[in-house]
Amino acid sequence: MKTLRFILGDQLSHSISSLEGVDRQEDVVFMCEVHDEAIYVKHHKKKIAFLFSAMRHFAAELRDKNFKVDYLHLDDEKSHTSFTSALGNAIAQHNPDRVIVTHPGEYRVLKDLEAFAADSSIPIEIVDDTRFLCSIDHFHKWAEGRKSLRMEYFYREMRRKYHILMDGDHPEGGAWNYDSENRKPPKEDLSVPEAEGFEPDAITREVLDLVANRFSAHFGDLEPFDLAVTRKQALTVLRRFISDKLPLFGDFQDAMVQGEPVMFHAKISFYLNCGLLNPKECIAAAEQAYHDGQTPLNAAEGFIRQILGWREYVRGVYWLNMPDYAHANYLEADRRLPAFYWTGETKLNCLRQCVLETKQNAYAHHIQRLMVLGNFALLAGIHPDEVNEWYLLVYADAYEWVEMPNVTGMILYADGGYLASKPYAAGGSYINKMSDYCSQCSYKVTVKNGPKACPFNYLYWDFIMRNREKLESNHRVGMMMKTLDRMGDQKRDAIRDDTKRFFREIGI
Ligand code: DLZ
Repeated sequence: MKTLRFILGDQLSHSISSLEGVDRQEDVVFMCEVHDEAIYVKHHKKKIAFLFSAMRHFAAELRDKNFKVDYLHLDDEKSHTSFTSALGNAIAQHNPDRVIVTHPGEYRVLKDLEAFAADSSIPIEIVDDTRFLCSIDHFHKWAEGRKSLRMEYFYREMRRKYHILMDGDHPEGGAWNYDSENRKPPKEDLSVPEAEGFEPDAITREVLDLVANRFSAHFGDLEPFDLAVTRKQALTVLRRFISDKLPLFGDFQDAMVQGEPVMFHAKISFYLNCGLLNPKECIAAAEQAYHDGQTPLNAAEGFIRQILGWREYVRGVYWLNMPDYAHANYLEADRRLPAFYWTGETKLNCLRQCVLETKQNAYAHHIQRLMVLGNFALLAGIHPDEVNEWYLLVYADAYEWVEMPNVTGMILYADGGYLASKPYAAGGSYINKMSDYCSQCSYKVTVKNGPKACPFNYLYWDFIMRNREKLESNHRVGMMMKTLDRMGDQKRDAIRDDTKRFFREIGI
């Protein structure tokens, strides 16, 4: 049976389920660069270049393995604007008996493919994405009957199921989670190992020219470009992380240092999320490093939890709750995203650094995303649509299945506590403790009110006052309510006035 095997841009794995049972003589692998995918949100230039280059390299590797590959370049004469029009044309051209595609990562693509399949004269089979360790069905069963979900319980089940960091039936070291050891502030003399970078080859150079010509109006710096674009390069990044950075990854997971955009993070999410790396091999590498005595348990466990726990959990939450999740706005946030999220032009040094690094690298590490950029959006009450769009387009590892639960659930508490147990709201002192940003800021983090005060300080309390009714029932915010009640009217008025003035100044 002649099969057209359709591979999407985030499915660049040689073991992808759509290639199972492939007949290299007869079947055709189809891949396409399409304009709509680059512009449905105006992705960061570096993200488009990264993905197109990785797709082209992947297609070349398949050809080397004697697969028949039909690859549509964006600048081909016969190029198509959407997946479904490109697929329709490929079916007409190759005349297959059926199409197989691995379950896409985004709801809108799934719906398009299902609509296409309903009208198609040949079967369009959408098969499970077996790269994930928890299937969509299994997650549904796990979540059934639970009112709110907690990652920690899901993670424990995954540890048991895959026997990762287990000592018989017990967690290695006696605890499931070593996060309390993973919150060290940065030290003065912290030396961060250099990140791995790769010189662009001819394929990447061609893509860089294409992106420079076609997407010049998109956000972000295209060059310098030194990302891994092949599995081999991505494996080098993983190996270097395990040997050089993992031992301190746990300790300094939440630390931020000006001029150190990656710190001790792996920066492998780009490669994991497009398929160049497989979650199982990343988990196995960290577990092995622990068993070999090369890395401490708090680091190995923290890293594994991100992949085996959090990553699988957010995917489950996404598919369980779409399409409704896209409209969640529990706190009724309605402000526009401030212009400085695009320009970096703000007097708040922490936000300036995080935006500028995002612009340069299409990357920021998780605590920059959550506790600086995200915390500000939460406190200021920015509409979830605006925040979701920004995160989806600026980060090269962002696809909606991973971006939306992180933004809507974790960052904005827009699902009312379904995914996370509390809003991740913090004043300036948290940022000051975990970074060196405040010492180089125009505002004073120790001042609570007035034009010199760090805006995070009064925005925090204004957020608590504004959302009091909606947050009161959350026992993890209870302490804050008591502190608020002890403040006098004068203090509360000063907080409200400072907030209004600040919003006016930044035009939101
Ligand atoms: C992000 C992206 C971009 C910019 N371009 C393409 C493309 O031209 N072709 C493609 O197959 N995939 C692209 N992607 C990734 C897709 O958006 C991603 O595969 C879907 O959102 C998953 O549902």
